[in-house]
Amino acid sequence: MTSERSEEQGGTPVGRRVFLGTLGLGALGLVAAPALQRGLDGVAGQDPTGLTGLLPNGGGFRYYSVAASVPRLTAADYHLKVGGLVDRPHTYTLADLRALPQARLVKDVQCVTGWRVPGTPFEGVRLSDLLDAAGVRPTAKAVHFTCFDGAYTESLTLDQARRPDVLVALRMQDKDISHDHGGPVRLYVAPMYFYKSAKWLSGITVTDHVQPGYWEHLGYDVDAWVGRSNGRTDEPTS
Ligand SMILES: Nc1nc2c(c(=O)[nH]1)N[C@H]1C(S)=C(S)[C@@H](COP(=O)(O)O)O[C@H]1N2
Ligand SMILES: [Mo]
Repeated sequence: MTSERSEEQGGTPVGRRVFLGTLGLGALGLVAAPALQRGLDGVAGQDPTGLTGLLPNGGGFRYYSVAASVPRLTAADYHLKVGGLVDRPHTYTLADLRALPQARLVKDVQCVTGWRVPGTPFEGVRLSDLLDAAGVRPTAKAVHFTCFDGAYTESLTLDQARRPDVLVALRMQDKDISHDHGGPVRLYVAPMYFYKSAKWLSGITVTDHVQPGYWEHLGYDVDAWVGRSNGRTDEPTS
């Protein structure tokens, strides 16, 4: 884990502008990654995205943040706002979320760049429970996620968001989610590449269309099913 931290330390000076320029080289994915990597090495030699994370890393997590710094929020100052096309918008505290029924999933975490952490426990509130509590309006089609890093966004279709394996996660690896892993609350979209699992979750907005998230603007699939989208073509082994 210690060496992974270095990705955070030096990673953020590489701006989106660099990426947008480099993306002209072709579709984003493993094929384009070496070109992207060369471009990045030329600028800062660091990668805020995971795009250079192509080497196996011994089964550990890597730290990613597209934001240079992220405020540390605790139970006292964390809030999750649920709104948009709903009848009952609501803002949850961490205590509110902890008081709701918790679901537990133990699945593999798979980053689009190739690293994987098998059998990782996540616990939290099913997103479908929060959507039901909010009363999704008939015109709604999708859900948009925002983060208190002020930068990252994600989206799911309403059908995807209602899956039982999509959590507003409070715990990971049987511990409260640490700041680095997106705590106190992150999204966990088990069947999709880990970029869908927005860290530092602060907003859930029900919308009438899918608004592509941060990486999706840069070429990644919105429907990020592991093994069935543009990250990889091979299915993980469990
Ligand atoms: N807010 C936010 N969420 C994010 C990211 C990010 O940069 N910012 N990176 C995504 C990517 S690409 C991955 S692989 C995982 C990394 O999670 P970890 O830092 O807990 O390993 O978070 C995802 N969620
Ligand atoms: Mo990732």
